[in-house]
Amino acid sequence: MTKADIGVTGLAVMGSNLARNLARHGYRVALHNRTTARTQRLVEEHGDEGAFVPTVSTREFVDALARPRRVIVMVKAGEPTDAVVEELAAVMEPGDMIVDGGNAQFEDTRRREAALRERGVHFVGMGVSGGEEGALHGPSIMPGGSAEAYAALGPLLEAIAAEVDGVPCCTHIGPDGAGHFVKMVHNGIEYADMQLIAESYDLLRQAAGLSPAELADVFRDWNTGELESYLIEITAEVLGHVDPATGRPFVDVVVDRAEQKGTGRWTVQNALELGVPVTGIAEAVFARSLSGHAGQRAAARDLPGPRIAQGDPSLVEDVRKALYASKIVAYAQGFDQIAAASELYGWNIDRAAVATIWRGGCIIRARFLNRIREAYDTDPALPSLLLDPTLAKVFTEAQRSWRRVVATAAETGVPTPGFSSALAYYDALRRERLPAALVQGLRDFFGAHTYERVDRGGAFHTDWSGDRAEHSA
Ligand code: NBP
Repeated sequence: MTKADIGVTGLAVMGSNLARNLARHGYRVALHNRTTARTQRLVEEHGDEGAFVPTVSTREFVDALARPRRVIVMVKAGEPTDAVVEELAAVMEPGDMIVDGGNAQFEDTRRREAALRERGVHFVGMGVSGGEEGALHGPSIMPGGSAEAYAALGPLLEAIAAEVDGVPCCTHIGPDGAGHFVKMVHNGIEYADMQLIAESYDLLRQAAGLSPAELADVFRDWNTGELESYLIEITAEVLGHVDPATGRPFVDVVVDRAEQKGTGRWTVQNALELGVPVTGIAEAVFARSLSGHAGQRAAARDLPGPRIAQGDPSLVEDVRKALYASKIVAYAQGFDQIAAASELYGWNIDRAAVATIWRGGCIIRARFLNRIREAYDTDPALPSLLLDPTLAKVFTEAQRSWRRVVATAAETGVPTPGFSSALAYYDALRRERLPAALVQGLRDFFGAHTYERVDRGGAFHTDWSGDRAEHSA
């Protein structure tokens, strides 16, 4: 019997859709799932879409594959991934490839890759974005692992990925955990982007008095310009939707408590380790946490502050500009985090290539990623996206609006942690001197932590409790 080109194990929604996508592109796909019923269902419902080889045991699955074997694992991240990878590795041979397409922690991917490398088996941690629709019709794919493994996997993955201007949304990100790391930051940026969109909606509804239906039109209009993106597009859809049961705007019947699965939190935890200020992502994660503190929120309802006053519809254009500027800050911070990790782990990640493969298939796909790609193409060592001359023009154009939006939010009592922190980051970055000098003085005062001087080298300590003379430390 003809051997399969590739196998997929883990046939829940993501795995089955990836398997179908591969089969629709002419690949022969071996199928496996812990519970055989899923495998059978896939073949019964979609067997006519291409060449599938259903199997029951791991041994049968592995035997059905052409050498070197290529297997995509799409199971629940964490222990299930370890269990499945170990089961596969036990029957695989040197040169075979195990691809984890789940949402693994990149440190787990590094550990698994190192362990399997010792046994001669390639382990590829592969970020997949685009949800179930993307998996079926073309996701954005972020594979890590060795260049050798990518040479064997790349053609298949690029064939099933989304395409923008004829360029596949898939590239080899870098060794070991680089792919899952970039997927993690992608999700972090997705948090920040959604938070900024939510703040735009809130401000325009509360402080400019627009209804959800009117706001759906605003977002639809924004989606025809530089903000054009999947998230802006679906914001218009969600805001325009009316709840069939009550006739009220859908957004008003949804409990205002945002969930999270953890990738945003991971992004922030890692940024803290790396010392990269991803304030936009952090504010988005904390805003979701705060939304979930129902008891505290209910108890705090009578705290003093302005009652939201409806006002000025001219705010719409200001919010659009502030959203664009804040969004650039959030993306710039995410790309800084990628650069820092790339440096630390020796991944050599090409940020222009990352921007290129995020242009389609994934949740943060946006026209504006073309600008980011151009920025890093022009200067691969760009210290911050904010410094790209084309993107910097956005800040010139947004100045007055951005500040007006943050000031209006503060005056009217509409919380905008995303907008406010983006502007604070921008202002901090451009300051010649920061109050960190005072912080250093305080640290030296209470803890003799020493400080550096602006006029000569070395470390110094002032004898604060004695004669206040300065000594070289
Ligand atoms: P789930 O994350 O719900 O996982 C279900 C699959 O894992 C089933 O095939 C199940 O087998 C298998 N599984 C479990 Br649970 N424990 C197992 C074990 N100990 N041994 C073997 N198999 C086990 O599926 P999903 O939503 O399709 O997501 C798959 C992966 O893709 C996840 O890591 C997810 O984070 C990631 N991802 C999801 C999305 C999305 O939009 N859903 C997007 C991108 C990435 P069973 O049928 O026998 O129970």
